Amino acid sequence: MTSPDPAAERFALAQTIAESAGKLALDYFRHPERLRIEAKVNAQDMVSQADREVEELIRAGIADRFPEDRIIGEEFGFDRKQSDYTWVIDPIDGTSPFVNGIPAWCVSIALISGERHVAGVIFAPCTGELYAARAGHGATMNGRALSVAKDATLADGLMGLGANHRVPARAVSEFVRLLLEHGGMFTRNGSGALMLAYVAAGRLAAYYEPHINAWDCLAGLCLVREAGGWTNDFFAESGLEKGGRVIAAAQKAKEPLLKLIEASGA
Ligand code: LIP
Repeated sequence: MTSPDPAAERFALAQTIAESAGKLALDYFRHPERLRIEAKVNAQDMVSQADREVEELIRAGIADRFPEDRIIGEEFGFDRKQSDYTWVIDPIDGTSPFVNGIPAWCVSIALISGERHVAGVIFAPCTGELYAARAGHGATMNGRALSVAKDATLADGLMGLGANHRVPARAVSEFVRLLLEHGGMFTRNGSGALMLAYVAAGRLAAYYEPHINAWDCLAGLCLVREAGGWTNDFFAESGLEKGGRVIAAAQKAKEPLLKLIEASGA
């Protein structure tokens, strides 16, 4: 009798929890009159009781099965357990679109071991899309294999761009100017996790954000890598604790993207 694979067990649980969490979040999304919305760092950085209740649901689901695992979450921070496995969770990624009634948000659950990607799960309840990837085992969306857009370039593809008030406006505006001069085009939906999932699904050629938090991007980075894309090493600059730059791209978009980012002064 072979002993169960601990990573496989956690990967399966992450998908189950993501769907349960998404159901709770979707109920709030469909009843915005129930939301009590507060500003965090600034008026663009919002939170509601939906974020907190969904994170509590996710934390309870993890603790019930793996009480020794470490958890890092957007709303309730870091717990300092010593474990091989760390869950990095964003209960509602895309809080701004969520509270504004725009269906561009998701539940993001990443699993890492030290500074190594183990799995990434992103559930978008408004479209019923469950993105899942386990390191070394590929990426899927609703069970169908995913691949990045192998032939898309920065000039003929669409890329995702993250913007927030954690970086000077020029860090974004200069990149936009250079991208448009390059012949490219961008979209921003307010959810870094969802846009990274779209890179893995071949819908976006790339994604760049000058500063993003670990809980927003680690699941998506695992998806992109398992779908054959390239990403920067988010952990290299203490991203787990402090956040950092995120860059993800299909093969033909990578080099032009890195050149534009460097030229933008980021
Ligand atoms: C969001 C990120 C997005 C960033 C937003 C915000 P949240 O996360 O997913 O990439 O541009 O400013 O941080 O706050 O919705 O979980």
